[in-house]
Amino acid sequence: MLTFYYHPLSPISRRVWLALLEKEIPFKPVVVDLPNKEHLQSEFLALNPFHHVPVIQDNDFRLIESLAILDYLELKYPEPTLVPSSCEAIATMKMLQLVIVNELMPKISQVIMMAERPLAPGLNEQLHQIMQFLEAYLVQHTYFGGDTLNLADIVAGATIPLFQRLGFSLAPYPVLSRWCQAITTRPAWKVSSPSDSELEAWQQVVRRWIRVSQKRRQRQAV
Ligand SMILES: N[C@@H](CCC(=O)N[C@@H](CS)C(=O)NCC(=O)O)C(=O)O
Repeated sequence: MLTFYYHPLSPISRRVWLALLEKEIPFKPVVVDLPNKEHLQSEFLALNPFHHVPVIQDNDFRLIESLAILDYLELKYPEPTLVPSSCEAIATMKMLQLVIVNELMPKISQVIMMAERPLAPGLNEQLHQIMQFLEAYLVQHTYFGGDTLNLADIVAGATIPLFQRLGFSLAPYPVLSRWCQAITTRPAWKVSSPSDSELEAWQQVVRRWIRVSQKRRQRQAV
């Protein structure tokens, strides 16, 4: 039985959670209590020395890094597939996963802080550029770059609906909005979606972490 170490509010863990659910892979869930720093304790550091969730343990094989885990799940449990067949579609899927990871995710702290501090105009412009870029891959398609769900939908689907719930409006992006609405009605999304109160509590914790790390950086700069 595969063991899945995660936190239910972690968008990066949710990539793996969504794939496990979509592929109907049986797994044993183990919540790592991030707010109480369980990920910094020796038991968890033995699983991942970089103290991040997600981690999977599949019999005697352990793996960290969400994108590597997604690739492993696809190869080990190929049905139903979450990878298209043409080399162009596979490369596009990987590119879109990396755009989410490298361009969109680094902006999540500012989106979480949006209730206290409006987004800087430059950041707004960058987000607009990313959303427009992503939207172009959905035109004429139900899913990213195709007509079947793939790993780009999984990675984007763990992030973009969250941005929306955090208050980032998708109104200027009707195609992305339609995709977001459709994807979040899938059972895997419903099962793994936090309630409003869970999301609010998580935002409070993350906002506190962000303030602490900003103060630390300011002190180091003096
Ligand atoms: N590159 C890693 C990043 C994982 C990551 O940053 N996870 C966050 C939760 S969303 C975490 O564990 N944060 C706690 C920490 O880093 O101390 C992956 O893709 O799996």
